[in-house]
Amino acid sequence: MTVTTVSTTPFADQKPGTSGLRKKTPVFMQRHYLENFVQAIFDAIGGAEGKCFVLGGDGRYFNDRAAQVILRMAAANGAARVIVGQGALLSTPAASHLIRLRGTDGGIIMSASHNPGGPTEDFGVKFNMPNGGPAPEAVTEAIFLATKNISAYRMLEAQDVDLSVIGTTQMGAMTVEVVDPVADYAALMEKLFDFAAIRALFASGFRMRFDAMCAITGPYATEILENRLGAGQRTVVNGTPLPDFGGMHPDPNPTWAKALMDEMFAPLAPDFGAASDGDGDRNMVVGRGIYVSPSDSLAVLAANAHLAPGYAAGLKGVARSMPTSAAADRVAQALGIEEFETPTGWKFFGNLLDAGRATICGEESFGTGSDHVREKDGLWAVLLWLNILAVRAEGVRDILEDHWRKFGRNYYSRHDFEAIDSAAADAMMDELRGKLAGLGGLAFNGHLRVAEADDFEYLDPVDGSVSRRQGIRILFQDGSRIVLRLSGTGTEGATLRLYLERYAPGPEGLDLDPQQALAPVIAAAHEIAGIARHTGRTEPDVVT
Ligand code: VG1
Ligand code: CO
Repeated sequence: MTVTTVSTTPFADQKPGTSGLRKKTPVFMQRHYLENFVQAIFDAIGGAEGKCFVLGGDGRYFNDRAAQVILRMAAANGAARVIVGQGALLSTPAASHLIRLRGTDGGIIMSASHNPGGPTEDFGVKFNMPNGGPAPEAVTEAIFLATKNISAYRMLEAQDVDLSVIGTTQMGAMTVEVVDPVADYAALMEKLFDFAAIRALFASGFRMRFDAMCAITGPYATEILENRLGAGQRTVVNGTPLPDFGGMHPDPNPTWAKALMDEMFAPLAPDFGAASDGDGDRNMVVGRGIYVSPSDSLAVLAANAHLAPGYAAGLKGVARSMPTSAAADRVAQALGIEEFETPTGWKFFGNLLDAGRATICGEESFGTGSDHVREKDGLWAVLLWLNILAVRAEGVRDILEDHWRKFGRNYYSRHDFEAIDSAAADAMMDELRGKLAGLGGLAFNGHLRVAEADDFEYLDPVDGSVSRRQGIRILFQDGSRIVLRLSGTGTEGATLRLYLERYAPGPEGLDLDPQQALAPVIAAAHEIAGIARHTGRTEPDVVT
């Protein structure tokens, strides 16, 4: 088989964002576009010669074609072996696990995660390191630099590999190993959690609904929840991955997983509900008639993780992204373990996990995970919740209310203003940055007085690297907080994320509606940032 060197010219827009490169699918399908980016990955990591990679994706439109292109390019670049999930499918956490389990040189994940999929929706590609985690900034910068200087890529002239059959084939000199995408991941979950206890819970009549949103977690959830744990049939709904996610927006939040929310708040609601995103790394957890905010979920999981066998020895530390509420910090303090505040994006947790300083990590964006892999992991969080529910023999509401009584409640919400004009969003953030130094001591919305304001900067305690401009924080004297940042995963205009938090120590005032509890903070945020003046928007598109 022949290796061709194809001449190409750079695309200017191949800078990876919060989690890999995401673009509209037609952009990715342009001649040379995917190829340039994949060659840039190989070039940035010192070539592919003799290396072994993992490859898989969330099954969205173009996943199957892109997999064949990436395989031909890996072979042309001299890779020794690529381990591919059957049908080119792998959830992000399963890919992370496989990279680690097989001691590979990393992996390529095809996904735009929680973004919709289809011919006119989104596609994405990201590279994960040999530790199983997303490439850190130094590597994504090197990839970006390579995309700007590219003049050629290497391509093997070969037929497609049949990825529907488990087993090993050759593509030129490279071995292609097609594996069951679920088996190794499910085995890992059996090691971490008390499957017998969860099985007994389901056997006792406990009912659950899991909405896979026509994305990658369907096969995983069906195998683990229904087949291995004995949850009733049809526990998993929307369980078949579809190229366009059945037209759903696979982002597990109360807006996009509305059907699940409606069911959980109906009179005959199941005991427990959960949903996951396109690539399986996010989770939303809902009790009967009660929604669990992701920041609270992180805190509850940290406080109760020792009830699961995999964490019985206790946690080394807890890490959260900066915009995530401080609820988890209170747990870390009570446990007497280290706590970390990192920029948004899972890549910043990798060093802490590798160094053994954090065991559980989380983000307010429905992401929770642990040192079992190097990605957030939706089903893992659901199984940890189930393990806790089984051991404590209490409902979600009891556990949450008990947690608030013990630690106080961090009222929390995120308001997203989507597809706003990029220039207007940048102007707003610039103006705000310019004002930060003078905000201290000023009062907004009548009585909220600013204690401190800054643009978050992170010093990685493990490798000493510094990441600047990671989000504007405004802290008020009463402990309330607002954070503003622009999304790094969108593909249309800009998305402003406004994060709002207010602490209530209790025992009074622990059961308010979060939007009401946060109303003064919300008003102050609009006043300080001039959101309407800059963007023309007064109301968010999505509230979580
Ligand atoms: C968003 C979330 C962030 C998450 C990232 C990737 O990023 O806010 O917490 O890590 O998505 O999640 P941004 O830059 O749009 O705010 V996933 O499940 O889309 O890989
Ligand atoms: Co995701």
